Amino acid sequence: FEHADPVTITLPNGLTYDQPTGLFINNEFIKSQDYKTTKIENPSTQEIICEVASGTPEDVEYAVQCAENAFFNTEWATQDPKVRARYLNKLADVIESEQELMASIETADNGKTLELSRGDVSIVINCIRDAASYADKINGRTIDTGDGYMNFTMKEPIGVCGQIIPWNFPLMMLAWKIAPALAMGNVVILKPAAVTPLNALYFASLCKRVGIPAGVVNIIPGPGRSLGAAITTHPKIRKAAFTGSTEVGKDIAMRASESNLKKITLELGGKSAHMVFDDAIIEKTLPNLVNGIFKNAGQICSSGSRIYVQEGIYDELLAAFKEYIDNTIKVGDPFNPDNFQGAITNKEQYNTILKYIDIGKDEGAKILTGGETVGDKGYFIRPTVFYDVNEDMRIVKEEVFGPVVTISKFKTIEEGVAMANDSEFGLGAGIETENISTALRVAKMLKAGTVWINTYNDFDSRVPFGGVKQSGYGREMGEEVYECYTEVKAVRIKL
Ligand code: TXE
Repeated sequence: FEHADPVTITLPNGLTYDQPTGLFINNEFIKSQDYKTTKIENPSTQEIICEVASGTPEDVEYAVQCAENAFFNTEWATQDPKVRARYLNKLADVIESEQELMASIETADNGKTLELSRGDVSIVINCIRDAASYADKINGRTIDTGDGYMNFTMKEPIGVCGQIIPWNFPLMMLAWKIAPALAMGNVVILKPAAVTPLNALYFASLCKRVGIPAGVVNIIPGPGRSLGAAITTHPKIRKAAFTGSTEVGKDIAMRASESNLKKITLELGGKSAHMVFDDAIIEKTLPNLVNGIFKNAGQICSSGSRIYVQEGIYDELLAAFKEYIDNTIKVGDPFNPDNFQGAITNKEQYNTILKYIDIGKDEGAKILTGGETVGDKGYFIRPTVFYDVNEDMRIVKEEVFGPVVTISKFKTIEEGVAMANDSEFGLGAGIETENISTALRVAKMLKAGTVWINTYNDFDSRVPFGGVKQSGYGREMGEEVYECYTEVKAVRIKL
């Protein structure tokens, strides 16, 4: 295998660093077996940052051999879990010491604002430290079945885990997946999205720096169809975890069951409802609505992309929302702290969002604000609000994955909840109210994996996250994620 040399990059804010460019397998950065590379574009400037190796199914094969070797022939999985915790804590410490650089890499690669990237890196650090603290605390139990027997269970790692992540949170999705897997003693092969591999490879160099043994973490950037499928169909990969579109999630579920019945967790698309009740305080609600749909330029799976407003507050809220957006949301260069919203991460997604804006107009929805692109360089779209929509419109039904939101009116709690629940998705949901009974009653009625009350898109690594219905299954973060990375072994002893 040929080594791939790093390239020195100067980021738009002047920070200079060495960017690894190879596939990270067995603690080496190597060229892909067919020597193909992908050009990585900065979506704010459309300039090429660098080229990185693009993996092939043969590279996955090699990575699986190295990962299996680490799992079966070293003490990684069987040692005192405190040792794994120590590696994870060291990793969190070096990420913390490089927080500004990693945030800057994220902003150049993904287009999100530097402030948001800094927040992502903080969540990453917390997530890894949480995983370290759980490493030696996920245990089995004893079960009383009466005299004559003793029963207990053990939690064991699954083995080689394939992890496939999207481009909207390149570093955060990686940490949500890798940290709990390693804490439980698994080994991983992770595929970042083809368009946003830079931080994943930089993270790989930090894994090596803190001494995580060879073969435990393998990172292979490349295309979804060939490389992703090589992971989901591989007979020696025992678990696949995926975040991305519902369509690809279904493909993964099918291939996983056809190949070797590998276990899967899927965190898929959404069309989450954010409800505003008559008694909500408008000044408190506006920033929550904005965070709900315009944070990360709307490219969040749990985005509150359908807003439902009770009729008593509807007109007032619409006027205030428009004024708030027009006065406070600046769109542009993500390194400029004045801007709230950066670039859409790639050209394909930019075109998809613009197509949905046209669909909304053609369907007869009215535009409260936005609907246009910004500037002549980079993929920038103004926050766009449609109102007077009907619930059958495609912009109300389908995930746009961009800064586009619809507003609908409801009368009673029951009617509002029925509208909110009328979706094939069920990832997030939001409630804005000052009435504790309304808040808790509606929280029980909404079909979603997460319900936020008087806040939105607000994550903490101790709180589980995941979907119901076609938003997927399994959970990330919280204590629940560890169930997704362990097997239960029961031992029954006749005395
Ligand atoms: O996602 P994909 P795309 C939604 C959003 C967006 C749409 C398309 O609506 O407009 O998906 O985006 C890899 N086997 N979300 O096409 O394809 C791919 O390389 C295995 C929602 O970028 O789902 C990447 O690493 N892997 C979302 C990852 O899957 C495959 C986040 C996600 O890409 C594969 C992103 C295959 N057959 C998009 N095909 C969320 N809910 O967070 C692709 N991949």
